[in-house]
Amino acid sequence: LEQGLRKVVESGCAGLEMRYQPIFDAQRLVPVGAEVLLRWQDGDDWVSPAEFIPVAEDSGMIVDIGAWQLGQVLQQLSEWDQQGHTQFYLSLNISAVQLARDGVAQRLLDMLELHALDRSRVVVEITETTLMGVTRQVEDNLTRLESSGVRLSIDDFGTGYSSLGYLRELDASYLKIDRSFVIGIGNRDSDEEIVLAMLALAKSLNMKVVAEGVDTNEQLQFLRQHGCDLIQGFLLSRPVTAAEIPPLLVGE
Ligand code: G
Ligand code: G
Ligand code: MN
Ligand code: NA
Repeated sequence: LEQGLRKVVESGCAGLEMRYQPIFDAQRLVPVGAEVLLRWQDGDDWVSPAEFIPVAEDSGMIVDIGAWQLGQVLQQLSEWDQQGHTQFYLSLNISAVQLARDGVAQRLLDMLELHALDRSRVVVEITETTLMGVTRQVEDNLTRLESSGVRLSIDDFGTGYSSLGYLRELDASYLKIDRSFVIGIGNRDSDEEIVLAMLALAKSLNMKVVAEGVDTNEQLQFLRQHGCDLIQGFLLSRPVTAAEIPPLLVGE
């Protein structure tokens, strides 16, 4: 896997593609943004990011992949912007390995400026795991982003170990409830109580909540009723290609 991935990176990331999973306003049920998800087509096979992202991280290749990806998605966002979708945002997964590099935040800010895109058009998703081993460099990058108007989102919330202290330090704008809790809505009281507690916590910290992996109408109704702000999941949309995004934004 690592050798194959190295060839991909050396060839300018041929074989890597982006998918975009729309994130919907919970009340209006229209897409307001999308999470960028990487896909790798290796010959005839699609390799799952759950497999190749850890390899890319451990080998450091995620740095080159991330730099390539940033160029691609900002170009894409700029095209949508020119088509009149001037509020639509992209939510990018950035791993600890990337954030541990000097100047990552500045590069993102420079690229936004190059494309004349407002800083509010990009959200950076970080996992609790990223935050656990936080170094000075990671912290500098995150502070730089946040103080410049690029919003931060805590991904997979509830599955890590350290969350609460960082919630206080970070000033993130979004909290993403991990799919494993959303799955329990409608069939596990404890999961419902945890989701309600997360919604209350986020509200008291002035954060918006994104529920991930919303698969059923029952989950959607529960989340809407209890004030969840944003919805992501197969019920409303799977990850789609870039070409499929504009038609979804018609009633935006
Ligand atoms: O899309 P899917 O659920 O298969 O993704 C699996 C995992 O890979 C998720 O945890 C997701 O955060 C991660 N992932 C997907 N795309 C990217 C990416 O572009 N960069 C990084 N760092 N992680 C990604
Ligand atoms: O870890 P992260 O949240 O970045 O990963 C998001 C992943 O979750 C994506 O790979 C996406 O394909 C997947 N996903 C998103 N919505 C759903 C859903 O409704 N059901 C399932 N099974 N997976 C989902
Ligand atoms: Mn994510
Ligand atoms: Na997640």
